[in-house]
Amino acid sequence: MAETATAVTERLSELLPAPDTAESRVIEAMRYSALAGGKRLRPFLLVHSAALFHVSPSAALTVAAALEMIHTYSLVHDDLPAMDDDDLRRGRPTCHRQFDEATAVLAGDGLLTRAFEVLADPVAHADPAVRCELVRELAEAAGARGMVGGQMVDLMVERGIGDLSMDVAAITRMHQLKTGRLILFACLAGPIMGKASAKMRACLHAYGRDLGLAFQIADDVLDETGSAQDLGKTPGKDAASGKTTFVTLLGLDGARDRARMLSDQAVNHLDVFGPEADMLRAVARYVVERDR
Ligand code: GRG
Repeated sequence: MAETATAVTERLSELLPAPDTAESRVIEAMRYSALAGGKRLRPFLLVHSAALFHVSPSAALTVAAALEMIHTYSLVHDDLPAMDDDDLRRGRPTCHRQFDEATAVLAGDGLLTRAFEVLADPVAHADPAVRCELVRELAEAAGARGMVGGQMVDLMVERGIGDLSMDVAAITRMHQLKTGRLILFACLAGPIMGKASAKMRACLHAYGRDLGLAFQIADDVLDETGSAQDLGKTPGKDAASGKTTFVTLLGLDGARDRARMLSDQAVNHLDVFGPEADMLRAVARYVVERDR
């Protein structure tokens, strides 16, 4: 993961050059958040699922960087006072604390739009039909039928808008949209770029779906146990807020069991692949055993 993280950070730096112009402040803010680190889980999934289909590693890294721009924008906006109002992210002051609120809104907007500009460029893929499919898939994953929609439901629940009640099915759907859809895109971009068969795509789809949910449940467990070592998080914030999480619904052991079960299930979907999918098998275990 460290190797992919370094490579994607370098690619992000190349794709977000800092100009010496009046508007450079917004690009500085985009670079501040995008180059700050993080686990780079989504790029790892994308690069390794693309490798299964012999996609050019450089093209996969470019698409992974575009996806990480979207992920970073979502974190920058999620941290704003109007949303989660967080002071720390990835061990550093959040974008709006380091710069200011308006700049953080613009930095998120800049990252969101730059991601699609990158995907539409021939460096992402030589075939325009593939580029078009990547753009469409990522737009759906990130938009109101995906991450943005999940964030809306999360905010409605937190603020008592619409009187939504959260049982396991409802919280599962919310997280499948909010965090699951970008993780799913990470697993589908490789087969799209490699023009894989419908059967292979379906296997990675099922893997990505189960892995995304396992990741979120593990996140709830980490928040509850306060063992998140990433200084960028505020451990226990969700647990302390009285928010419904997988842990409040299933209990700590129940949530841990559910995450492990989903991770095993994700690995089972990779049975059609040989040892070349071992990195994806290993990351499924990491997702539920990580400490940050
Ligand atoms: C503002 C449109 C909009 C969406 C925000 C994903 C999201 C939607 C907000 C993040 C809230 C959050 C902290 C959710 C918990 C799970 C999660 C996505 C954590 C952050 O992802 P990691 O752990 O972060 O992959 P790093 O820093 O490692 O990239």
